[in-house]
Amino acid sequence: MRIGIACYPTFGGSGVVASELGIELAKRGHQIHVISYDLPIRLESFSERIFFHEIGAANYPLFKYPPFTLSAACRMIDIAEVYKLDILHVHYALPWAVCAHLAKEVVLENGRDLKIVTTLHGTDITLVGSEPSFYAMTRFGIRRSDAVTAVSSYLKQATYDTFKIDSPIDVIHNFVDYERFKPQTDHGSCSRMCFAPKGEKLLVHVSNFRAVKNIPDVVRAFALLHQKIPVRLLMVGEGPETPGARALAKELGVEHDTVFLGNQQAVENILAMSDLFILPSAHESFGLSALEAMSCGLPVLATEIGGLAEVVTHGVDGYLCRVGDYACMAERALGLLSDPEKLKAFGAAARKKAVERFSPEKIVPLYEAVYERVLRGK
Ligand code: GMT
Repeated sequence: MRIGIACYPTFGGSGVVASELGIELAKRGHQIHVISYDLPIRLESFSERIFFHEIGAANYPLFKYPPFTLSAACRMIDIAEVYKLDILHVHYALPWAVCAHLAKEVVLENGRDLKIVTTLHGTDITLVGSEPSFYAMTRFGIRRSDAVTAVSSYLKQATYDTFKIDSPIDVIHNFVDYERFKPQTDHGSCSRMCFAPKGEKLLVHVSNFRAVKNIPDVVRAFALLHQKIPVRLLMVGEGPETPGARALAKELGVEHDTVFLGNQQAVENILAMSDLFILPSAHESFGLSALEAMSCGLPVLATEIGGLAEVVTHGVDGYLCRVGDYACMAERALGLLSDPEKLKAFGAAARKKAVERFSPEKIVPLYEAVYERVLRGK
């Protein structure tokens, strides 16, 4: 198939899923056309079946606000016609599903029926899309898609509850490249020595440091844990909450053992040398970063909200605490990090689940089935 993929290119789950999906679909022989305003972060290596098409900014003196949505729709029309796309798969409802609808209408006038698949990722429903000024347009984009997928059962239900729509939604969980995200067998490795020179345990958090990630609770839980055992915190990613996290680490007296690493390409290396992952989010439709950590053999401490319970099994491969209960997270972390056998068993269960339930082999054919279904007109 010839598949267009539109997504945000920045550090964020939807762009990562879109890129990894493009890579996997290309491996299966499909021709992939990625449409975005920058090359997505996970697409930096060359593949002969993946083409990148940049959306340029419309510059005209009249435009105080350049109409990005129209630029994106125009690019979609262009790519759909030149490469004869069968499917346009957009990731994140706004603005992509609406751009895709516009493109579809124009392409239809020229005699082609471009099928639109929209994948809902989370904040496009729970925060941004449900915001009053965007609500009607988000609902319209979803309803006009030929197929809609959501990354968790939780998100599917949230979409029905919020938008009162009756169109079917397929649940297709996120997946992980478990050959890239894999446990590190040699725990005495050079990089681990750098971060834990005195044999400290390593707690790790990866996100885009937005408010929804509840970053202060990472630092608060770590500060409590730090009073009990030798431990260091690795903070991977960058965003609006970074300065506040640095200030809080200082205020709580743990700044020397909190390492801010910023955005990282090879996040799998940092995960693989760590012991435990923490994700205290206030909203999380799935938690791809948690899955990537699990694939590296790390148990996960997360909040019992959204789709996280579809990823983490409480008491088996991690623990779920109430949002805001950082003391619970610290206590669970202490229980795991001070019991090597338990830590190992939870880590092995996490890895097993990632490989068996969330592999590309299991998940990508579900997307292909959706594409085939819409092409058959069902
Ligand atoms: O988490 C973010 O802030 C980024 C966001 C996105 O759409 O870029 O991530 C969402 O999509 C991911 C991939 O499907 C999910 O794993 C995340 O749980 C989801 N984030 C939230 O729901 C907050």
